[in-house]
Amino acid sequence: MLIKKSTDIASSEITPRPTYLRRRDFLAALVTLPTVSRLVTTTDALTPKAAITSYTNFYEFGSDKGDASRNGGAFKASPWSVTVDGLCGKPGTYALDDMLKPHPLEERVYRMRCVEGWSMVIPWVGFPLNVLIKEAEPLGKASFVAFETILAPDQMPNQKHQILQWPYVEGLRMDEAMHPLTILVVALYDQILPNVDGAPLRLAVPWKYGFKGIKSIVKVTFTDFMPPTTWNQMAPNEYGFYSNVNPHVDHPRWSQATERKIGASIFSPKQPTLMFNGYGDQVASLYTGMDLRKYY
Ligand SMILES: Nc1nc2c(c(=O)[nH]1)N[C@H]1C(S)=C(S)[C@@H](COP(=O)(O)O)O[C@H]1N2
Ligand SMILES: [Mo]
Repeated sequence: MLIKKSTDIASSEITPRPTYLRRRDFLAALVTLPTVSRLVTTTDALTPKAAITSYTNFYEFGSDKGDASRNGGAFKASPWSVTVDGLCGKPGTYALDDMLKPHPLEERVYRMRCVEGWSMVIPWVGFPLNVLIKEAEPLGKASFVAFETILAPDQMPNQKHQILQWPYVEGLRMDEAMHPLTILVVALYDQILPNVDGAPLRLAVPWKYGFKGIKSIVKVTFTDFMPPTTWNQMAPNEYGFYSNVNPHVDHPRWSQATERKIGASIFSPKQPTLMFNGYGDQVASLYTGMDLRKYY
């Protein structure tokens, strides 16, 4: 795996950004925001934007891959606020614009792997979750971070049906949440995060199956217990809390050994799935001594 860090771009190439960051319409300004730094973690070709913004799982809008792009257009992702609470020194509810102000954005080209056997390579734009965590000053006993998607049945038609337990919830162990690869995303390619991909704020954890990447986040809670997660509640024998990409542990109903690249030719062969989705060098040490068959 190739890690190319271009924080060594000549500083003269970087337009000063504070003016953008203080603007109330920060997100609107993103389109013209220069890339502050770029972390490319794969040599694989980018998935076309059209595929990323049409083929997706967002059950609040329907269980078909095209439902979110069909039904998500009118969703109101602005104004938006996020509540940070639980075991931390600085709980509060923050307007998203204010929350983003002090954070330089980074482009992160990540491989993403859905538990259903498809994958994409996505140029996310966001900032490390650990930036937000540090600002919240979690207490020593906070060992997990829980996330919650907005509950808005008037805007999200499937929340009127008990297909899943709403709101969608997810969680990470504190060390996973603090890991520099774990990011909060506000844009992709050169545009503000589209509704279908979890506007205006979603998580991306590239060594885990896609469902850990909770969309349209309204709440971040520090806990001293392993928080419930939507897919684990739904089918505990199929989806565990950790959900690390692992070609050696099959889903009870199908193999996880290979994946199909969305956006590639339908004739291209499936490719082998990599342990931790190829991020093992960076994250394997988080799981030293754990039986990953038991803690799937
Ligand atoms: N709130 C919410 N977040 C969600 C989902 C969802 O149904 N609801 N689906 C998950 C699944 S299964 C996947 S694969 C990714 C897909 O989104 P992406 O293609 O934008 O990464 O979103 C995840 N986040
Ligand atoms: Mo998924």
